This record gives sequence, C-alpha cells and structure tokens, in this order.
Amino acid sequence: MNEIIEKIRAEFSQAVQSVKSPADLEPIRVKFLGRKGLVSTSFERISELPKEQRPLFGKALNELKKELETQYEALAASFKNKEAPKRRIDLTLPGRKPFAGRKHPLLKVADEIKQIFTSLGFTIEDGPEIETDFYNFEALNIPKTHPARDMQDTLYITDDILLRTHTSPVQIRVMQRQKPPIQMIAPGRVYRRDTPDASHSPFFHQVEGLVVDEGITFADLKGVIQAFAHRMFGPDIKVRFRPSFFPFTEPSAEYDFSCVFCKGKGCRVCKNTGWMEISGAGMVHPNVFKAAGVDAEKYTGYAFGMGIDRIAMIKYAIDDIRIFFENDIRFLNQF
Ligand code: 2NL
Repeated sequence: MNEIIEKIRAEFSQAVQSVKSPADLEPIRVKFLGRKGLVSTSFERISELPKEQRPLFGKALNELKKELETQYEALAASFKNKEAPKRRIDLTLPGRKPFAGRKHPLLKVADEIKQIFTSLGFTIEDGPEIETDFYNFEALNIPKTHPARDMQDTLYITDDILLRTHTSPVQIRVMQRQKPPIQMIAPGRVYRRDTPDASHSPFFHQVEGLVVDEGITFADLKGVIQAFAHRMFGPDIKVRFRPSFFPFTEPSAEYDFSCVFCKGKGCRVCKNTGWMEISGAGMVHPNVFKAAGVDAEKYTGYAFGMGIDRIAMIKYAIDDIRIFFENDIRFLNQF
C-alpha cells in the first residue's frame, strides 16, 4: 500500500512543477484533493486490506492529504503575492525605432568595385544567370571536349541550358550587339559544381572586365589592374603578373597583389609568400572575337576576372567564404 501513497506523492509533485499561472491550480486541486480525487478514492480502498493493516494505511493517507494540502495552499498563496500591479502606459515615452536593414558585405564590396571601374570609364553590364552552352562555353573557345569543362562543371537544366560558371557570357552578348570601343565590367553571381569548404562555394560572385578597341595592349591591362589595386587596397599595394593559360585569352596571366596584411613581408595570411592570388587576365583570344562577331584583324582587347567574395574576404580579413551565405545576423550586423 506504500506504493499507492508514493505514486500519488510523485504525481502531485510533478503536476505542481508544471504550474505556470493561477489558472493551472484548480485542475490539480480537483485531481488530487477533490471529493472524487486520488486521495479520497484511495480511502475507499481501505476495505480491500486485511484488518490489521487498515489503521496504518488510513493514518498514512491522512498524513499525505495534509501534506498535499499544505503544499497546495503555499503554491496558491505564492501566486496571490505575485499578482502583477495594474500597468500604466507612459504616453510621453519616445517610440521604438524600427529595425533598420543594411547592405550585405558582398554588395558593399561590389558597389565599391563598380565605383572604382566606372570612375576609370567602364560601363556596368548585366546578363542572365541561366545561360546556354554557346554563351558560357562554345563562344569562349571551350568546345564540348575541352578539359576546362571539368573544372567548370555546373548545374545543367538541359543539355544546352545551364547555370553560368562566369560572367563572360555577358561580355559575349555586349560584343554581339555593340561595336567597339567597349570598356565594360560584368558583376554578378556565378555557379560551379563544388563541394563547399572554407574557400569554395557552389555559388559565388565575380566581376569580369573587357576592353576592346583598336590598339589595346597588355600594358593597358596592367595599368588598369594596378589602378584598381591602389584604389581598393591603398597606394602601396604592388601587382605582379604570372604566365598562365585560359582557353579564352592569349597570352594569359594570373595576377597577384602584395599582401595587404603584412605589406609583402610574409605572414600567416599570405603563407609567407608576401603575395595574394587575385585572379586571371589576358588578351582576348581571336576565336572569342570570331564567335562574338568582332573583327579580330582590326581590334584587340583584354579581359580580366576577379572574385568579389575573395576581395571581400581580403578586405574584412574573413577566412571562410561560407559565412557570407549563412545569414547569421551577428555576422551581418558588423558591416
Ligand atoms: C579566371 C579569371 C578570367 C577572362 C576571365 C574573358 C572574357 C571574355 C573573353 C576573354 Cl568575353 N576573357 N574573361 C579572362 C581571363 C581570366 O577570369 O581565373 N578565370 C578562370
């Protein structure tokens, strides 16, 4: 019979713990201490016991009843004392400021890059993120069997329609519809089939530049990249070009900026090289001009790319690209 007593006691203490407001009290009183409550109905079971055990059980039940009543009264009283004072509204208080949004850090950096290039005479051009095989690959001298397709694997909507892997298609479209001189940048979102890690995201942001006119040389390219480096990161930034290969440029180069953190002396960020890889550039390949309908005998041009995310990571000393896309308000509020 002790089990019955213990069971009621345990259930009661659990019920009491879930009480949050005075409204929760009455159901507990009814269930345990009411006329048909657990304590009262247990008294009725006394007759099931052998005679010699009855007085003991009755005594124990009486004690339980007193115990629960005391606890219940104390709990009810605690609510009485805590009842909230009547609220008064202070009509003279100033209103609450509405939450102000702000630009995403990538958009801020993109704005800054756009501002620098427009001040150098570039136009800003736009195009679709869903592209055709022709604009994304064929026209850029990347035929179906070219190994560069592997490196730029992307999401295909059909065999012919895909998510662009760079903003170069925008430049092809501009060359098709507009005669040189062309001096443009194409900023925007691009896609690659990549497993995300600290430096890879399946989507990221790129700015590509294109200048086409009579007599454009690699020296013009170097001058513009140099000017960009100075305005973006400061006048003491050095720029270097290393030979490289891209199907859409010839000759091709990759360019680096001297490390903005150690000024080229070597540190953890630049892995002690003093340099930070930015991206690639080169003179537009004649096959690209041909595909876009530009007279390669008359005109020359240079093109370059850069990652907005990468520039932003350098500018704000961020070591993981994924944080841009997590929408963590604690991160975003810092910009
Ligand atoms: C990179 C950097 C690059 C270009 C992009 C380009 C665009 C046209 C014609 C020729 Cl329409 N080139 N863009 C050129 C060199 C580098 O991007 O690292 N890409 C893989």
